[in-house]
Amino acid sequence: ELHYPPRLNCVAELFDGALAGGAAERIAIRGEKLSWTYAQLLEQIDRIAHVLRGPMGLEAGNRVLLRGANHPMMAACILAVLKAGCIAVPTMPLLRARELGAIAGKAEINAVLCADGLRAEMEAVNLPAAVRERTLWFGGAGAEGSLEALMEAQPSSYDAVDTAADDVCLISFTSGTTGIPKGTMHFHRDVMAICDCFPRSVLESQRSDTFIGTPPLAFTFGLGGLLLFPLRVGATAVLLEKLTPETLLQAIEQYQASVCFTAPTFYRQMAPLADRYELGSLKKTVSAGEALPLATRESWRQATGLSMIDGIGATELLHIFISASGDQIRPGATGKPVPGYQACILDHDGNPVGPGVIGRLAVKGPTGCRYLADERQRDYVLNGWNLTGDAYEMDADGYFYYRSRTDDMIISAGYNIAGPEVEDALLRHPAVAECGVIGRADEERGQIVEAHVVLKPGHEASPELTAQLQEFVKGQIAPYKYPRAIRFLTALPRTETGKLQRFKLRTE
Ligand code: 3UK
Repeated sequence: ELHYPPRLNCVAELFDGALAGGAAERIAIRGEKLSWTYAQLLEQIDRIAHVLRGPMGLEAGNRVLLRGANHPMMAACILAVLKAGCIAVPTMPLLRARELGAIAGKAEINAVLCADGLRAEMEAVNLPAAVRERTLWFGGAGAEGSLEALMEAQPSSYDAVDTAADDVCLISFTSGTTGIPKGTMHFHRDVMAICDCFPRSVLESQRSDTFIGTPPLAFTFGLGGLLLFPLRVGATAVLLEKLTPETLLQAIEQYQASVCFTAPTFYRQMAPLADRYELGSLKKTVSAGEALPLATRESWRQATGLSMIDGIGATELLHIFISASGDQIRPGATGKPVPGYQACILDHDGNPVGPGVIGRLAVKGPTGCRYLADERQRDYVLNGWNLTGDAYEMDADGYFYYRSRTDDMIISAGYNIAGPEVEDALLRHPAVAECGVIGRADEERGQIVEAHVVLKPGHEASPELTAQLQEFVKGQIAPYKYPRAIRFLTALPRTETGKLQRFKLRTE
């Protein structure tokens, strides 16, 4: 059971803990060009908090849109907003003006802190004059509207605003595998709760750890894994921009990282390159964002000797709520509910089903969901249980097995076929680098299984290869699941968070 005091400011709490543990002179964040100790990071946060509540004229509860790639300054801005009693609305770096405008409107923002490098797109957003006047840029050269220029004149220490544990501090938008972003709200105590659940019981993170990875801080997978979790234990966070599978491997070696967070597609691309790097520092590798195919888990293990920690999380619940590590890992399963969370599987009428039956995953826990939109709250949160969009199955020992997104289940000639199972089979073929499997409308069968395949270098698309892949799948799983159609692509459409955008494959 987690207990937090009724008055709680999560940033004050995180730093009080770290500093009491003697972290002041340890490195809190390493960026590409600069590193800050805990004491230095705290000073940056405090000066920004003064800017927010002083020259910017913000009040407690005001909402601040944040934009920036993963960088120490972006981290300091997010934390400062929370410490100043305001609400952070982080946005994904690649979003365009139209999408930003929609988020700004839905979240009713009062101010903007934006990296200078993302200025053009931000300025293209049609914002109320009052918000435009409260827009500052960081990491740029000029003094006009510069956050850093204002920070200089501020005191170096700021007393955290005395917020309630259940004051909203974060409005986070889902990355939208469907294309429509949904806003979710989280409290100060939710921030503490994610730090005290998965990292403690599954990761067993320690102050000696160095965290690294790809998810943007604007995605709660990254916010937790690459900032909040390390701060909670007084460890070091490495924040790097524009990582590729190759540069992430390089960075793991260079920064001696011990904990890595990224999506399955990255691990898949890293595995064949791993032997070129010294990865001895790596202890825990966490995969989330989409299903981890068994084939990817196995190739990662072969390449590095590490058992991948798979974990399903969601913006609604802030972070990972089903996972397993070490000898608790069961092949094919995501794992068991993280201590603190409960999960069950429901049928069409909302009744729980037993082991071996596929149904809809529902979750309840300390970080349960509050949607920004009331009608979503009504439809997707029942008695504190959050209905996810995932089709799952449980075994008799309480392990949870991902099958597909509920709306991605393929129904072909009366058979239910889960695309990810066909993907796992295809990924075992030596010519296949990446693949995405969808249902394509078909007169005779309702839907047919259609695979979109990216080949590894040195392989060419051909009718022979298509036939070979089809035969290969029939040899791996029940033959009726084989892809009747195969299309070859050079890359799959993915979100900034590494998720396959199946809806785009369907309309291609
Ligand atoms: C899917 C997975 C199978 C699943 C997230 C870790 O992904 C995160 O949040 P989003 O709101 O998406 C949630 C949906 O993504 N998913 C995520 N992880 C897995 N499916 N296996 C997995 N391991 O459909 C889920 O409903 O973008 C992940 C931490 C924080 C997050 N926000």
